Amino acid sequence: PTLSIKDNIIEASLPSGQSVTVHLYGATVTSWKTNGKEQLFVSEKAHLDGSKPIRGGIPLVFPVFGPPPQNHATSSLPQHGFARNSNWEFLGKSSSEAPGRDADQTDLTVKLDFGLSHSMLTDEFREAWPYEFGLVYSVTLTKDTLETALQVRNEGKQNFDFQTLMHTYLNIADISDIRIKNLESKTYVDKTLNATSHTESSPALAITQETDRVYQNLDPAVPIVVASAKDDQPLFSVTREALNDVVVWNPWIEKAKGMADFGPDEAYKNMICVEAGSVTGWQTLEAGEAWEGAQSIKSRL
Ligand code: TA6
Repeated sequence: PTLSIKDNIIEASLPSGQSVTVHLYGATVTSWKTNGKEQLFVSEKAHLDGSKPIRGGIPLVFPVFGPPPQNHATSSLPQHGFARNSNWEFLGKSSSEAPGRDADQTDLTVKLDFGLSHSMLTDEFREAWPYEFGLVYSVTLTKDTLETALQVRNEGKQNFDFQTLMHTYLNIADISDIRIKNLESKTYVDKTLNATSHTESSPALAITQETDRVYQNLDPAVPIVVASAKDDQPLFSVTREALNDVVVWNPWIEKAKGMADFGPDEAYKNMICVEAGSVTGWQTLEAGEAWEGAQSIKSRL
């Protein structure tokens, strides 16, 4: 594996043609290529200078998902918390060679670790959420998967509650050609319908309008599959650990136009957000305890 560090951007690649790019700002994965093909969507108008969270890739949501609730420890944090708009540090790279069938066929993997702790936050964020936390975010690239795992540590003396989510923007050729599978009969909160609760009836969900749904308490071992409507082949498959909610989001036409950092306007056709998270209620982390959640995305292309 090769590694390059330049301008707070870390890039790693494998000899078999995979690569991943991570900005220290937000520990945001902004590129994942398999066979040289880009698997993630990043808006052409995304801010890459740290002036606002990156519109695309995999922004990391912590310690609150969405607009923070009133009268809560997170109330004065920005939407989706501070992790995606804080400067992280690169903790290092490790690569492993799992020998394949033949001695010389090694399956290479490369893991990049990033850290963020309370003392690294801006004064504004530190005062807004005064807990001694430590985050270690690992990005692991293999031949056909990208895994992102977050470890949350409570290094203080007070319990704290958190939500977390990996806000993955998947790159697709055309929104009309995909169907999202394994959501059938699951309960979801529909943010476009006043956050009312519904049950998914479709075995293969098509996206034909603004979609903003939090599917809740899904079996983490059952992959969420983004499949081609043409041949039902999986384009992406997302498996999870300890992240039992999945948000499906597409801004569609009006909302895409309404986001200054979303471009070009028609790009809503080229992305689907499938976001693995723990956002229903709160995880309570006791003093001295740690929690870990992860997603693994497999790409067919
Ligand atoms: O992905 C779900 C969501 O909460 C949507 O409601 C939308 O707000 C999206 O996140 C983007 O949020 P952002 O703060 O990145 O503009």
